[in-house]
Amino acid sequence: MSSLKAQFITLEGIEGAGKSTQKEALCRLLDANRVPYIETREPGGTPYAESIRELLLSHSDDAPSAKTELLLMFAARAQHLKTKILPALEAGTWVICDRFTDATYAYQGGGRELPLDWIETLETLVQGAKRPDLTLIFDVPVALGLGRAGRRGALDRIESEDLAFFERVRAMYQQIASREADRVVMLDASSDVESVTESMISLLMTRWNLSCRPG
Ligand code: Z5A
Repeated sequence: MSSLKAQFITLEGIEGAGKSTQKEALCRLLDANRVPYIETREPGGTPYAESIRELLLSHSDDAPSAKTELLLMFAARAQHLKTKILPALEAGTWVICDRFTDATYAYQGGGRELPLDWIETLETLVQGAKRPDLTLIFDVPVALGLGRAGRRGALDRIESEDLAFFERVRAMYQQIASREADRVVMLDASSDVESVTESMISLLMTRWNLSCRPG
């Protein structure tokens, strides 16, 4: 196994990009290489933060304003980071997290068009200097992603936004990838599941110097 310190890995993308599908393949790679890890997600990941997720995603006559939504994302994150992510990393356990602060830049900054300096301020408040070691952004055209996600049935509050919203989300993810090339890798996720998995696994085996392919 690689002698790397425990890695904090986040997966990002618009709806239907295939994050959850590829997260399973990533976990199979870590299993094959006997890397200890936990899987988690945002918003959520702990009982308290999952209650905030419920507030954020459910439809309501009293829907949160964009500012409320932003603050709730960071409230959930503060709890998740303190009680789950940081303790795991300190114990030498890798953390695989479905979405993190890049999603806030993409959805609240891009989608909702909130000022990015508000997000930067909250990021520093909640995370200090902590950032993911690696972020994989799965990039797909909006129509393709929404088509995949839509096949699952009822849409939650944020999934119900219009096409222009998701175009802004995707554009913000692309900006993040070009600005932070050391931390962020953008993968073309528009081909079939097996091809996306193959590019991700090859990239990660090289990056982490792993020797075993998942079976
Ligand atoms: N949110 C936010 O606004 N701000 C924040 O700071 C954070 C989050 C942290 C919850 O996210 C919402 O919270 C999300 C952003 C917001 N809102 N929206 N909208 P989530 O991650 O829990 O939910 P999600 O983004 O809606 O996940 P998703 O739609 O499940 O996307 P996915 O994980 O990328 O896709 P998937 O489940 O792997 O695949 C979807 C379907 O496509 C499934 O049937 C697969 O079998 C199929 N699939 C996957 N890959 C392929 C390929 N390559 N080809 C064909 N079919 C595929």
